[in-house]
Order: sequence, then C-alpha cells, then structure tokens
Amino acid sequence: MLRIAIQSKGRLNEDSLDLLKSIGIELDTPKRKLLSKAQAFPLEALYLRDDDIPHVVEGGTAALGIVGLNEIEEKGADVDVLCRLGFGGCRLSIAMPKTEEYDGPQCLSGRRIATSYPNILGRFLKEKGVDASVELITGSVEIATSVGIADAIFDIVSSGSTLVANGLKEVETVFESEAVLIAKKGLDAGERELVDELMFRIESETVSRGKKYLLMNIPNESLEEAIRILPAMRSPTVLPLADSAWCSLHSVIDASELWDKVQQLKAIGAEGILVMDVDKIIL
Ligand code: PRT
Ligand code: ZN
Repeated sequence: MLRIAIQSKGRLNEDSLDLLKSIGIELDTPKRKLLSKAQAFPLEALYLRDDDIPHVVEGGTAALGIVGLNEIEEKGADVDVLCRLGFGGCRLSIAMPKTEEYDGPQCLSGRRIATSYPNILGRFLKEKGVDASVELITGSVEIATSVGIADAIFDIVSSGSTLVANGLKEVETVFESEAVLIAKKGLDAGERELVDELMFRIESETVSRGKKYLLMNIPNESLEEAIRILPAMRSPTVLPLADSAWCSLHSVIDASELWDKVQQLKAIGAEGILVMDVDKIIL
C-alpha cells in the first residue's frame, strides 16, 4: 500500500484529487478524514497542511506527496521531485509600492522585506550581495508595506491582482513554482513498482492536457505543405479517400496553436476540419 500526502484544503486540494481521478484513482470521500483509501489501486491519501507535506515525505510517513515546489525549496526537504504536475502554477516575487523607483536588487540594501519564505529570499539576497533585513510574517504579507512593517514584500504571485489591489508592483521574479509529485528517498522495490505505474499514468494525462485531435480532408497536391504545418508526435496519419484526388489527414496539436494552424490549413485547401479533445496519450 502506497501512502500519498495531499493538501487537506486550499488551492492544491481539488486539483490533486482531480489528477488522481483522471488516472483512474478515486478516493473515498475525504471530508473530515485524515486518511482515505483509493478504489482499484493500492493507495491511501493522507490529508495535511501543505507546510507539513515535505517533512512527512522526507521522514517516510508518506511515500509520496503532492505539494508546491516552493514549499520543497523553502523547507530544503531531502526528497525526490518526480514530476511537475501542470497545476498550482505561481511565482515568488519581490514587490514594492508602485510609487517607488526600482533599478535592480542593489536598491533593496538596508531595506526591510516581509515574507513567509525567508530561506528562498535569503538565498536570493546573498547571491546578489544585497544586505537587506528579512521580516518573517506568516499571513497577509501583501499589507506589510502599507502598515509600515516593511519597505517591500516577497510573496507568491499568480495573476498579480493581489499586488495591484494593494498598490504594489512586481519588481523581481525569484522562483517559478507549480505543484509537483515528490517521493521519499529509498523507495523499496514494491513501492517503486507502484510509483512507476502512477508516473506512467500521470505522464499520459499531463501529455494529453491542452491537446487537440485534428482531422481534415486535404487535396493531394497540398499534402506535403499540410504535413509541414502539422508536425505531429511522429508524423501525421494520412488515409486515402474514395475520391483519389483527396486524402484524410489526422494529427495532434497544442490547443494554443489551433486557430493559427486552422487558418494555414484552410489557405491550402483543407476542408471538413474536425477538432476533438484528447483524453489520454499513451506514449
Ligand atoms: O492550509 P495550508 O497551509 O495547507 O494552505 P496555505 O494557505 O499555506 O496555501 P494555499 O492553499 O494558499 O496554497 C498552496 C500552494 O498553492 C502554494 O504553496 C503554491 O504552491 C500554490 N499557489 C498557486 C498559490 C497561488 N497560486 C496563489 N496565488 N498559493 C498562494 N497564492 C496566494 C498568494 O499568497 C497571494 O496572497 O494568492 C495571492 C496572489 O494571487 P494573485 O492571483 O492575486 O497574484
Ligand atoms: Zn500552508
């Protein structure tokens, strides 16, 4: 039985459970429970505050964990980061009141910076040779400058709207983060086998995220150009049509480039373009 530590509530809880569900692992209703078992896979979830997950995995109470990379970096936990999970994306940045001038890290010398991430900030300041004072606060960091606790803050930024709402501007991005799957060091052979199966499923899931399956009819004389437009995983699938002057072309592309590709394909004569969601890509 593998045990995985998951955030009990907060930003990563729902996405962590959704990820497990998408790879065929559904957990018994986790409400008010510390532990819950999965159906159809030898796994149980341990629900914790995100701050506790790195050490619980490091100490082996849970073999696996899902947590922000920012927490691993801050705690300096000795765990293996197995893969990035494509959610919980954010950055740790320094921000200052928008009325202040900023012309590089040196202008932070002698200033007070409020944060809940003193280790990551301390390393950044040391690397830049900046002698600033780090003020540790554990919540509402964004109000630290307006109440006079600090001259700048170092905090998590996602859309940036919290900074704007507090009259702050982002001046330095120090660390890029997202949710990651972590494992304790020294998994035994049985655990390794289960972790490999999980990783295989997660990879199929994350690779397919944001992908579209595209199929269309294309005149034979435009086929070469269409293949250039659609590189595909190995090479696009080409099938004959009843009308021998045409063929059917199938490919998988990133959703972000869909409309650009469709425009190019229409320009070279593609017709009957169908676009479908991709559920899984098994590599
Ligand atoms: O209760 P527990 O200790 O488990 O949770 P928590 O309150 O400490 O953490 P939580 O749930 O807020 O965040 C968990 C993890 O989500 C973080 O460690 C990050 O890895 C990730 N994450 C992603 C974020 C954000 N985006 C985020 N926007 N964590 C926090 N924020 C906060 C940030 O602190 C700031 O107050 O959102 C605000 C900024 O958001 P924007 O969109 O206005 O820029
Ligand atoms: Zn926390």
